[in-house]
Amino acid sequence: MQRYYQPEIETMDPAQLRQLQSERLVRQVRHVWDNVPYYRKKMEEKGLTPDDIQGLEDLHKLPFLSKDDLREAYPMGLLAAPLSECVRIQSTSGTTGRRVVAFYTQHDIDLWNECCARAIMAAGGNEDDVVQVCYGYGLFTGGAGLDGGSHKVGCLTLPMSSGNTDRQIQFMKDLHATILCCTPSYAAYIGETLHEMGYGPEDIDLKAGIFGAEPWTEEMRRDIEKSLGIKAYDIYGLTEISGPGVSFECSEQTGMHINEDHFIAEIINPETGEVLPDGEVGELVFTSLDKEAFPLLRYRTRDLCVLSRKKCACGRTHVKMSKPLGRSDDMMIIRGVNVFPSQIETVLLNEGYSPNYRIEVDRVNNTDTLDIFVELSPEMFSDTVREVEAREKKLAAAVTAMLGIRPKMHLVAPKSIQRSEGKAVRVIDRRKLHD
Ligand code: DLL
Repeated sequence: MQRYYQPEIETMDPAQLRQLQSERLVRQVRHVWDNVPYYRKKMEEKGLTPDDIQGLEDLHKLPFLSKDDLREAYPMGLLAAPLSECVRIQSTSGTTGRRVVAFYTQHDIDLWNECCARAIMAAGGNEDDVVQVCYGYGLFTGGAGLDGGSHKVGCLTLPMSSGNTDRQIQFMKDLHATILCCTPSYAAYIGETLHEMGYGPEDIDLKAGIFGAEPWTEEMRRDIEKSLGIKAYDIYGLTEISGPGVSFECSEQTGMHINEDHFIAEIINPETGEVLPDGEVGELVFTSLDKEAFPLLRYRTRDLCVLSRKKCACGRTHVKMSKPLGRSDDMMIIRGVNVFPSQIETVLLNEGYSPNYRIEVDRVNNTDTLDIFVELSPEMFSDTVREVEAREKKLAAAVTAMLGIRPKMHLVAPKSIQRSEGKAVRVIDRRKLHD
């Protein structure tokens, strides 16, 4: 039977949901205007006052916020609640430039944890489950978000954080974990380690996984489901908007329901800022509706995706977003062709390789180069040099067919590509280092 964490909200009549969004938007805009001089100035520059925002139909009038605004306003320029009412911060994993610091009041944390609780129940969780959280704890939102959601549902929570994979498996077995929460790349690594330790899916009690924080393909989903004997669910979110649980997959697995009572989603043309109709690919933009400490209006995520309002068989009425097709800043232009790493992953997994790969892009004599390193499986490793060369040729042809440009393939020894315990770094673009 389908279970919801907050059925009255998750299955709310769409017209009623719009009405709720409208009322909350008006209040949220007023809150931001009253408390965030940085955003008030942006509104004034457009000649706007809160009176111009009477409901959802006026949303398009508001100015966008971008990551650059967040950097400029660092650390507290967008804070909308007195510091004395804030109880926590989280921060992005950005390695360059200023990090984004998000602030939370207790109300904001409750709201965020409820979003994660919805995700856990959509993945079949209930109070009898044992949830193993191996997202990182600390500044990253993954650990705290799923931990809080698991508490709300009433599950037994194993706050493992990431790393120490042998111990993860020991706890998974001994404490009969039923739901695993981590990045998809770490789930793949845990699956690999489980098998290396001589165990299989029959030796553990896992039934579901809630994986997100990085792009992953349907092929990778199949691989993880097989190696761990589970159903794997996607979960999406970003620090700026609260963390994991902004949207989550239900049993239908045809997109992630966005928690529309808390966030309005729009899709825009990333070049012009024009709002696009449902069904078109563009940049996802979020407006928070009931945040106290760190409310963002029309925040540009840089994630490219599609929205769908088709009726979902799970009964939830909230709009669904596709898996992000990439980030506008993830897309590489190689020899004039747009390339997303996920396209390469799809080919590699379809050709029977593991998701252990690295993509290296460089520029030599004014020409872009694309090198792809993929691990051989232990069985393939005993192949002759000629056989390996033939495999490289076949893979290069398959990637060329997908991308329209020819890569140089390097099949490398099993276990020679570093495993990820958090967000995997799969692309090294050396051209950026020369610039
Ligand atoms: O990654 C929050 C999160 C934690 C989501 C745990 C899911 C699970 P940030 O570190 O701020 O927050 O990174 C946000 O990660 O803009 C996307 O580009 C990417 N991302 C997040 N979830 C997914 C996903 C967390 N399911 C950025 N699929 C976002 C693809 C994702 N990309």
